Amino acid sequence: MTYDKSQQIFETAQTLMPGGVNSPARAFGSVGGTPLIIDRGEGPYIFDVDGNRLIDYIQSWGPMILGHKHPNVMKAVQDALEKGFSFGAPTEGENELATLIIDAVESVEKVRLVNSGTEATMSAIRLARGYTQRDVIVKFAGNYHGHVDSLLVAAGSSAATLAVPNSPGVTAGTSQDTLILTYNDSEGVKQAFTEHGDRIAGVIFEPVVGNMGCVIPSSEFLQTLRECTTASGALLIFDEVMTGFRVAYGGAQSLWNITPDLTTLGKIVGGGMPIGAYGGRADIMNHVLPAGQVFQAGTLSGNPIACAAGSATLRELRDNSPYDKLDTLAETLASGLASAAQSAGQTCCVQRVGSMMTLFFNPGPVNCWEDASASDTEKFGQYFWGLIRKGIYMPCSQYEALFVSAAHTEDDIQNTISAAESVLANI
Ligand code: KE4
Repeated sequence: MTYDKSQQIFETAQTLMPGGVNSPARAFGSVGGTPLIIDRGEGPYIFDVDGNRLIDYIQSWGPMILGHKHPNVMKAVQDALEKGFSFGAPTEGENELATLIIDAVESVEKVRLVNSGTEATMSAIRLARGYTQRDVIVKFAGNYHGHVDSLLVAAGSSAATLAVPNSPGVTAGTSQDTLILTYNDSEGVKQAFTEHGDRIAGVIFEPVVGNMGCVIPSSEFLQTLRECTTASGALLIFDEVMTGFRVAYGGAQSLWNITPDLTTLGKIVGGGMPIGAYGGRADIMNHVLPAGQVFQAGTLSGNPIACAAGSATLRELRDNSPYDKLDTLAETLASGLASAAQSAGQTCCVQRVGSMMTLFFNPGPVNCWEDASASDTEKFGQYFWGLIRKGIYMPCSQYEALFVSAAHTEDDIQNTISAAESVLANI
């Protein structure tokens, strides 16, 4: 495998864009080396500009649950393109996507479509503050909710990967109303509500964490969040940008049987096109302008091409549910990676929910950021590049989740396990 063209193109990119990328998560910051420049995708594969084919476990960081270029999604987008790109006016396609989301996510009675997960979470916390007339938002160390100023404190994903969990440029005034707690620490949540309950507008968290690696909430933690928010009048916000339609058609909330007040979505709901969404109880959502007074707007919100991609993706997931297949393939991969690590004498643990998982270079269990940040990221980098050289494209950070798609085959999974056995035995 050569990467000459990627090198050349990335060198030029670095003269044009900060760090040569339009999002730091793809900069290979913690694994080193030059990012592969991707030319195209096909099913479970991506092809870089040097013609290398890789089995893709990033899948655009989650959206491509059906794999790349699913024929039904391609057709829906091509049909939509024939009508034009964007009108800045209501279109019927927005009704279709909104209906699919409301029908799928039980707690969502009304939804607003936006352009990214960040816009969704930014809007949801503004709505929580506007609805409750309170200021404080609770978040958890290692959780990432996009680059919203007030949530860029103790953030996960590329903020953690590149060691800027508290970004410069976020003022003390902005972050003073953000309370950081420890994930899975029920006592800490109760304590915070005892001390600040009447000031807390909302709690936002990842109901399965992907952004410090895959971390699973305890049922006690989930119950405590619901009980404390209900008792204090604060809103419980499930950030399902990653888990929505990923871990189940109804999202993580359908697995955990917890009803949030607001839910944020992104990634899969756009089928790979730029879409985010926030929704929840109608009595709360009706506070959003123009129904209510909480401002939020967007030139391309509900874009017809993006809605076509999102609706085609959700229809496919609804009508040809891949979730049993995803679970079987993902379980095979998870146990294969775990036994490969064990046979190689590596200190690892694998944590999985549905088709998202993480191999931690860590004895485990990993229940919070303090646990995750003790992982051996040096070893992870060697593992990552060893797999790249064998045609396997894993997330380029210990603090991310990998994703299995409905396009992956048993052979892809077995090839990945064999590659991991060889790599883990030699790092
Ligand atoms: P976007 O603004 O990147 O569409 O969504 C932000 C976001 C919000 N909430 C959760 C739970 C998320 O995982 C994300 C974005 N996830 C990262 C990957 N872990 C996006 C990758 C990137 O930043 O390039």
